[in-house]
Amino acid sequence: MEAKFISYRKESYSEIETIIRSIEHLDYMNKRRTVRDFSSKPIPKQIIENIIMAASTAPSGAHKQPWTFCVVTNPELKSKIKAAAEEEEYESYNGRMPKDWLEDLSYLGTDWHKPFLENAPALIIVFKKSYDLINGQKRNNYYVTESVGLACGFLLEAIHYCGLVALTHTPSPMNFLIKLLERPENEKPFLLIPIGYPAENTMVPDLKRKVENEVIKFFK
Ligand code: IYR
Repeated sequence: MEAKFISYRKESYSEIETIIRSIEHLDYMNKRRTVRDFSSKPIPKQIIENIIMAASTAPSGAHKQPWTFCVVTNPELKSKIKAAAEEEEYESYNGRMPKDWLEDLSYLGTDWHKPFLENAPALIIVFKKSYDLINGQKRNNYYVTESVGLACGFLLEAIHYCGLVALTHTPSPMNFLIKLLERPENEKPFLLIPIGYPAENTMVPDLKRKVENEVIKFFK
């Protein structure tokens, strides 16, 4: 395909305005927390569509956008997902996860029970497309994990921006989702993200984020 270029203009700001924006944005991002207790208040479909389309603006290898976002609001299907996820998680917490891992998680207070899979008004299950299937023909995708990871990051920011909360849940293994959601052979489950409004009096762990010199190395 021949490249076609169009002109692109990006709004920019004075240095002081840029500094202020960076501080405000950091402060805003620092307010995002993973939430495990959801109110059952539904989310209008339009909002879910818009946050997913914001996620789908993420950069991807060769602009293949190798992702599918499945949205589940149906209570029966949510219950099936919960039952299957809890079956796997029970095994994980009772033998599959090594002692160190369980110790690292203990301050989060997680266990094999996953009530949020029924309580959250919507579950977004993100699938990565290892390759595309176009009229039965396989077409390569590139940097699929990086691309889908970026899209999930964009999704979490969009959720936060709208005043909603989410949880990045990784039941393991996740293959039951392929069956329950009848996904084609080229799609693999990547993350399960319940979204909604926080329940009243939601508590979150008192965690601290790393400071500048722990995550940044400047080179002269
Ligand atoms: N998938 C399990 C365990 C779990 C693992 C990590 I790493 C976490 O940060 C949190 C939980 C679960 O969802 O409970």
